[in-house]
Amino acid sequence: MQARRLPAEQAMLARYRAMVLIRRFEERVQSLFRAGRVPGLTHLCIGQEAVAAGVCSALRPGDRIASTHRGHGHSLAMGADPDRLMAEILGRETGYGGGRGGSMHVFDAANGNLGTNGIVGGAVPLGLGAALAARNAGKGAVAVAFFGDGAMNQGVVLECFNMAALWRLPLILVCEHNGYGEFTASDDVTAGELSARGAAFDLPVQDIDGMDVEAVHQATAAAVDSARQGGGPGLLFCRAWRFSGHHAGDGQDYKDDAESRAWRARDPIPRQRARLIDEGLETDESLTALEAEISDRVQAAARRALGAPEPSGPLHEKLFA
Ligand SMILES: Cc1ncc(C[n+]2csc(CCOP(=O)(O)OP(=O)(O)O)c2C)c(N)n1
Ligand SMILES: [Mg+2]
Repeated sequence: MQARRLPAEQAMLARYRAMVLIRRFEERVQSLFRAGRVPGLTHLCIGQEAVAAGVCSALRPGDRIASTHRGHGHSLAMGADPDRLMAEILGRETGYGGGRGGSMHVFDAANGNLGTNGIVGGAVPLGLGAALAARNAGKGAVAVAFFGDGAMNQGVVLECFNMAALWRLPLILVCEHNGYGEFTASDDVTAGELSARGAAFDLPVQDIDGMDVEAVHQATAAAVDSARQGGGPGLLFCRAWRFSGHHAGDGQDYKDDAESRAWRARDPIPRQRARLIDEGLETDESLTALEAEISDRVQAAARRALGAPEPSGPLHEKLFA
């Protein structure tokens, strides 16, 4: 699944594959939520797949990410097993946390994922710590902290900007700017321009089209290269749109229809599909076959998760036996 260390053409296809996997996975979670099969809430990243796929494909084994409440895409792009991820979301024992944590507590150390996180902005101090550990280890690893535009008004996030810049830590700060925090437009709660805040800390800022997976990838690769060589942190503003609601049960009547339509026309998946065909790397048939294979994989993950037992007994005995 991971698009790491591949020749350029294969990496473009791998990013397409990652985005389609995330989209199909999230659509399946949405339908399971509507059928009452998801305990608690879950936040889907439909529309924002290019950020997950573009950022994570610039990483290599040994790097770490810290994710958000909207973290299924980040997890899959880092190589999470769809079976275990689906099982965790559905509260089944075969999930990453034995079915006890759910959507916002997916921890996948083997793939460098320090976890999805229910605390808005919570990934930033976690990523900062991972970046400090990486710098101390001296092997050139980096850490990525994902957060939303809403998290930009959390004090701890700005404290971490300061420390990362001051100590020149290998931290890639990725703001997924989808214009909303829950049901409130970012503009209604934000003073000044968010991307301008990086300059106050001397953080190099890249303002990116977050609906274009190649643009996200290239910007991330540049920030990662610099961070690996001791150049310090970078701040990436990925301008994107969540097609799905804040959570899977949100009908989004607070959004402007025309604006939503305009963003949907920039869907990152057809865009990358057209690019692969236009550049002669793939054909309509080959991509249709790939999409069918991914759909089958997701259906199998849902089937296995639904067939798995619910948790029973103390968790620690099972996870740490
Ligand atoms: C510290 C904290 N405050 C408030 C919340 C409630 N909450 C959950 S998601 C969310 C909005 C986050 O918006 P943003 O960071 O833009 O991420 P997005 O949902 O748009 O991906 C809020 C306020 C929370 N989970 N944690
Ligand atoms: Mg947001």
